[in-house]
Amino acid sequence: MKIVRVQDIIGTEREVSDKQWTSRRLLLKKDGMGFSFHETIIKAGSEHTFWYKHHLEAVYCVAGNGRIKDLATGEVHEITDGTLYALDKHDQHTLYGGTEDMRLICAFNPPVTGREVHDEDGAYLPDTSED
Ligand code: 9YT
Repeated sequence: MKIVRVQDIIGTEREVSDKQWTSRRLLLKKDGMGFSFHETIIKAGSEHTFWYKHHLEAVYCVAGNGRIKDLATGEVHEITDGTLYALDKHDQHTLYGGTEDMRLICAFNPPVTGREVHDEDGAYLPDTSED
């Protein structure tokens, strides 16, 4: 059994951030669970376009608020505590931070390795490593 505490991840290589978002990777591919598990904070008022072409992602909001726009349909959905969105079609999307920072719990299948960078489309490239 593994016990992971987010406070132990803050400031380590499992925490990635820029001015507008922070993501803490509680579980990565190397943890051997078959998915990765993240806490992502989206800053109030910020905007992010992502397109996880090579991953499926489920995201559950536990605090704050914001919106998500499905870039295929133009539909916009409110996100508040208790809302989950599942990118079951590798949906290209824009996330908008709301009036308060939004705290999101995310799972990726296949798992993120921690070495990915967003490409020009906001995607992570597929994992080709063996570990
Ligand atoms: C909200 C969202 O898509 N979070 C994904 C995780 C984050 N991009 C990471 O850990 O790289």
